[in-house]
Amino acid sequence: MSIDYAKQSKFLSYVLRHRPDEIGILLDDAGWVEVDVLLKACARHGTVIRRDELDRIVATSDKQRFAFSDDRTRIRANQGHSVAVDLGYAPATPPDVLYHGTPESAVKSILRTGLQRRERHHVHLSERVETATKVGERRGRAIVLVIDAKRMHEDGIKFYVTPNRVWLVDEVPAKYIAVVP
Ligand code: HQG
Repeated sequence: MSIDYAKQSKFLSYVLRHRPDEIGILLDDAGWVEVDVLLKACARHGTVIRRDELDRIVATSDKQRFAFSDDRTRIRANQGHSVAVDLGYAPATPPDVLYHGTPESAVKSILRTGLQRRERHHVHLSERVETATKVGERRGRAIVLVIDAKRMHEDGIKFYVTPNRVWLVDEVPAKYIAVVP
């Protein structure tokens, strides 16, 4: 039987971002867990992942969802958490413009109240329209919002960037958002 890497990756996202408790593991303050502890806990809960399979998932994840510690004994999710973690990313200067893809149905509300982080720790913004479109399409027909990151940054709003160049902010007030015509 072939290995279902996508399924394994989804499961890892789930436990490393949202529900470590479901397989009985604890993440440290920065979201890290020992690889051995993680793999044993996954196996106990019916998802067997070998170390070489994990290496492959981390190396080939299209969105670099996971990172190993320098000594490769620990692992964490790079972004997308709902559990409380401090990822320790330093504030960074964003490009002048960033994008956010969202389903058509959400646009009205977003233009009224701004972009909120919802279940996640941050609002996620993309550098490329194509990426934002893909994100929005997960939930229907996508609309791409243009974010005036330059002005937000000038106004003192902090931006953080993940290893995969996803830009993270606490919120995007409506005045910085425009809809692509
Ligand atoms: C929307 C996936 C109404 C927001 C993706 C989004 C991305 C509002 C949804 C990453 C709103 C939250 C992040 C408001 C925000 N009114 N709707 N005021 N404010 N929203 O999944 O950005 O596969 O938490 O537009 O590919 O969609 O997990 O955020 O539609 O990179 O690695 O509320 O997650 O990556 O949804 O996706 P999400 P997102 P992974």
